[in-house]
Amino acid sequence: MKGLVVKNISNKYTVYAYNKIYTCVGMGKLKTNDIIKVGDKVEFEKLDNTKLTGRITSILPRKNNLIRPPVANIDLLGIVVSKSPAPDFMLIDKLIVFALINNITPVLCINKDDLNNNSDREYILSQYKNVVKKIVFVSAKTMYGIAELKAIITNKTIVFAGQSAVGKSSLINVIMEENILTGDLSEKTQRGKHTTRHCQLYFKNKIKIMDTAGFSNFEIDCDYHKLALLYPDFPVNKCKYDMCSHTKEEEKDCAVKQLVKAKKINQERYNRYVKLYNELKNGKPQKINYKRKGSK
Ligand SMILES: Nc1nc2c(ncn2[C@@H]2O[C@H](COP(=O)(O)OP(=O)(O)O)[C@@H](O)[C@H]2O)c(=O)[nH]1
Ligand SMILES: [Mg+2]
Ligand SMILES: [Zn+2]
Repeated sequence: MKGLVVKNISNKYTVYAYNKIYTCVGMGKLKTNDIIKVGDKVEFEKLDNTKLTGRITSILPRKNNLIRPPVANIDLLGIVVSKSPAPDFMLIDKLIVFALINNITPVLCINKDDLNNNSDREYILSQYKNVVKKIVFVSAKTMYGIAELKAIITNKTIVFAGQSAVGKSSLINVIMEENILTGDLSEKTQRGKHTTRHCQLYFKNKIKIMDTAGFSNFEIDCDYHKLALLYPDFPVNKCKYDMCSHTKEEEKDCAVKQLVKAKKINQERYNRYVKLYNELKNGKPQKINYKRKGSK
């Protein structure tokens, strides 16, 4: 039978298949590639005809396979930002790079729109309107934009990331139309338990949301030469030199720098590119740490 892994606690896998929930064990002999992850589509066999138990026999081909957080088959990365706490633009840039490296579509979710005025909106758009195709202004408080966000997520699997207190949990709650992440346990499903410790996939009405604290510590695994390719607002192969880094004074006829000058590429966004380029080049470990509420 085919099923979807929605939870993994100590190698006991919760597998959803044909409206039933099975508790499964893994495949036995394990190679590194065989680590079963939340989000995996798997083939499993029933162990008992009367109980909902099974053994996973294989992992079906993946769209992507993340190490940290350890999840698979993510379609969308919901990058949540707000006016308060103020956006960490470098973190947003890094999350976009992380998404693109992993074949994930970034969705910029500008939450707490009830606090924004027009210049707040214009400012964040000036940074990302040519970078991220899907940008939504939302408010978990007033429900503004939630229908639009739900339409984007329908038939997809999304994982939310962003600074602490921007409203990730609040957004998940309003999208799922119930309190699943505030410790308000529903006895029947036990949802809401341990949400900061393990990954869990919630699904309802064709929307799948991966809840994971794993983004408090993610890594960008990218060769600095290739960083610019992960900047959708930068032109490709338009500079005089093939190996142009778009960062140095002596690089004449750099198409990127010309576009910055012409205000076609945002100056601050470009400055952050130079900073990240140099960090990667100098081999600074690209472990990005940020605290999420409730994490240590
Ligand atoms: N004004 C306003 N506050 C919000 C909104 N969404 C969340 N909050 C508040 O922001 C705080 C942090 O929210 P939470 O969901 O815990 O953030 P998380 O740490 O990213 O999961 C809480 O006090 C929420 O009530 C919103 O759309 N507007
Ligand atoms: Mg939270
Ligand atoms: Zn260049």
